[in-house]
Formats: sequence, structure tokens, C-alpha cells
Amino acid sequence: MAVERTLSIIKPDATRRNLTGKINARFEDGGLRIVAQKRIRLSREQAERFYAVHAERAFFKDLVEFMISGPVVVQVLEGENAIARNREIMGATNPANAAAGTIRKDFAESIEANSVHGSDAPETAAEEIRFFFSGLELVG
Ligand code: RTP
Ligand code: MG
Repeated sequence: MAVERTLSIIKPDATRRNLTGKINARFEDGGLRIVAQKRIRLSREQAERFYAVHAERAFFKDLVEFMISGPVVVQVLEGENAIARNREIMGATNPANAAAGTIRKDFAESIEANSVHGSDAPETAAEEIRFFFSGLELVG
């Protein structure tokens, strides 16, 4: 197994409910290390660019509105198989389908307001990390 990095976002529904610490504990208890982290507000342009892959989907407009509705915490998680591991810790996109003990099962409000984002593959992880963090912000 390889040590990987993945991009995580704690979404506005979770920052609004003051869940950053509880969610970070799930990552750390699950074997991931938070190697970079910042709390920001996405502009509409940034949210549209970040989710450009979903631009043709019916939920795109709502998703962008949601992602700019409050602050988010963007972070880089590191660990063995971090991309897949993080997706396990998050649970399924729709909290109704998420396994017991996952972040989305325990905290998500809906399929849209589902508390966290995680990269889905090595290429997207690298691209998403670069989107939010400069090399100077990424320490080992
Ligand atoms: P994410 O990218 O946020 O980690 O989540 P994901 O891979 O599990 O889900 P994805 O299919 O990439 O969708 C991105 C985000 O769009 C919102 N969504 N809304 N209303 C809907 O049917 C719907 N479907 C997806 C969610 O916030 C999802 O995480
Ligand atoms: Mg996705």
C-alpha cells in the first residue's frame, strides 16, 4: 500500500453546525493525518470551477449555491491508501445509503448537504490539492 494524499472539504452544512472538530477526529481516528487545512469562503466562480465536471447535471446550480452558502474547511489528508480510506470514512454520497459509523450517516442532512467532499482518484486528488494549496503550504 502506498502513502497518498487526498483533498477533503468540510462543507457549509457542517461548519454551520460547528462539526469541524468532530469530523476531523473521524479522519484522525481512521488513520489519516491532516497535513494542511484552512477555513475559507468559496466564490461562485471558484465553486463552479471546482465542480465543473458536474456542470451538465441537474443538481449543479443548487450544489454551487450550497457550497457558497457559508465557510468551508479545505484540507489535505495523508495516509496509507488515503483516497479510498477517506471515502470509506465519509460513507456514501446519499446519507440514506451510508454505512453505520460513517461521517455522512452520522452528520449529513441530505444528499446535497452531505457534510464532506473527498477526491475520488489519484489524478483528481492531485488536481484538487493544487486548486486550493500552494507547494509552500504543504509540509510533510
Ligand atoms: P464529493 O464529490 O462531494 O466527495 O461527493 P461524491 O463523490 O460522493 O458525489 P458526486 O457524485 O461527486 O457529487 C458531488 C456532490 O454533489 C452533490 N449532489 N447532489 N441532489 C443530488 O442528487 C446530488 N447528487 C450529488 C453532493 O453534495 C455531492 O457530494
Ligand atoms: Mg465526487
